[in-house]
Amino acid sequence: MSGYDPACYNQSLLMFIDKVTIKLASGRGGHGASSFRQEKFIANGGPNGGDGGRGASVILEASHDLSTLLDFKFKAIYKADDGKRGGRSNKTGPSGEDYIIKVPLGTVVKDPNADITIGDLTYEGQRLLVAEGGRGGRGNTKFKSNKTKVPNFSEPGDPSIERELELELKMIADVGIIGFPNAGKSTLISKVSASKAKVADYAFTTIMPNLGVVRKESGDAYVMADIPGIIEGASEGQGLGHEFLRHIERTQLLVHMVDVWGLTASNMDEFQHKSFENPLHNFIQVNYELFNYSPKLAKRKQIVVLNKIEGYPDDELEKLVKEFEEHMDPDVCLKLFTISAVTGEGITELRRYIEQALDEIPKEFKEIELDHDPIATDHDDSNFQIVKQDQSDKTIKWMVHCGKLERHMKLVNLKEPDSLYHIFRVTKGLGIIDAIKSKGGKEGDSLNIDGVDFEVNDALLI
Ligand SMILES: Nc1nc2c(ncn2[C@@H]2O[C@H](COP(=O)(O)OP(=O)(O)OP(=O)(O)O)[C@@H](O)[C@H]2O)c(=O)[nH]1
Ligand SMILES: [Mg+2]
Repeated sequence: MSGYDPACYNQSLLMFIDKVTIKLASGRGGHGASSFRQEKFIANGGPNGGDGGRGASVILEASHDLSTLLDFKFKAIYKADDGKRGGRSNKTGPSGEDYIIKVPLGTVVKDPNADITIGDLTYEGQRLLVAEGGRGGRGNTKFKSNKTKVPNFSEPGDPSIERELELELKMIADVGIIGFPNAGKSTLISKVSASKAKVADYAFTTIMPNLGVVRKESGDAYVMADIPGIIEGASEGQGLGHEFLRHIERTQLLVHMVDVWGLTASNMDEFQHKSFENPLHNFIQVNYELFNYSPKLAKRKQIVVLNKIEGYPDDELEKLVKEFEEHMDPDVCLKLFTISAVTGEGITELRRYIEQALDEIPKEFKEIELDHDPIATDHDDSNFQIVKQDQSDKTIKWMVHCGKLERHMKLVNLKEPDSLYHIFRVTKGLGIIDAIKSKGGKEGDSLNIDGVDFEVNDALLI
């Protein structure tokens, strides 16, 4: 086995991605159709334009199949299908098929722009709607009325919702194993679970967290997480830093492993800190780094485990245990165990105690507080902006910018009075006319919507 190679570890680290930002967009609704019956022997048939189809939604789904967010590094934009336009003969346009994006269990979803946490996907198949597809627009059939016999216009589909999301993986584990590099964390998890965590005699063997399912004597199970070693200065980025501590934020309990021999890794020369040879110092240091990362996590209950005791002189061990017990915070440290992960000595007692502790400690740390997410279903683009332009003839041109109105403009034939009337009604309904009046708009002015000029007349101002 080769020693610690920083270049190699950096490369491997890149493969474990636990925080990404993605962009996504739901499908927009299909436009309603505007058409008329054209049947033999029937002149001027009535409207028969069908509604537009619904745009597809974007949905996140938790899945066991994924264990990192790596896939998201290679695909930045997720766009769901648009709904299709309505057809003749009142045919509704086809809807888009929802876009399901699979994420690993334990993915926390945030909207970085609105600064809200909107989801915490913790169980297989759990879904979160993050961008609803746009509703299809109504076809012209729906606009037939006593007043409008020949509606030669239809309704546009709702726009898509575009958003940016931050995905952060916080593994779901009941027990987290922490400690200095080479303390035997991975050895322990491989002993008590089926986890194939890599074990080797150099510091930073584990460069990404490992999860292992541990069977209780009762038959139930709990999940243990083995995270990369922490060293002095981890909070300032030393070693692998303390980035990975986020994976044990939701644990109920920590197992703090200490090598009774101090840091015994074959590549320990690379850490030119003599104090690493002192197990108690290492224990205090890890707790200090834990506190620097999160004072809340530093209060999490710990079981202290002195490892590699085979061959360690009994009287020395007794002294060491005493020394530890004097320094253990009684509010945090439940109990101290001495084990040998390699020979198995002390492991059964440790396992029993972990099970008992899990039953006794409330699971208060598991929940993540979620905010209400109004953005996922917000298709509203009816807000508008009006810019005043003085004309040479003393009239004013009012430049109107409004997404909703512009969508309507695309679906009308402005040569027809009914269509014109429809646009004026929509413009009024949006409050645009009132806004212009309040700014001093008068007869003779003009209104520019989506590049088309309309004259402002009395009828419009009423
Ligand atoms: N003698 C002895 N060696 C042990 C014991 N437990 C683990 N080791 C050895 O210690 C070395 C480090 O063990 P790991 O389980 O890889 O340690 P780790 O804490 O996961 O290390 P990092 O992943 O680097 O943080 C390996 O060579 C193990 O075989 C033990 O009880 N006794
Ligand atoms: Mg390890």
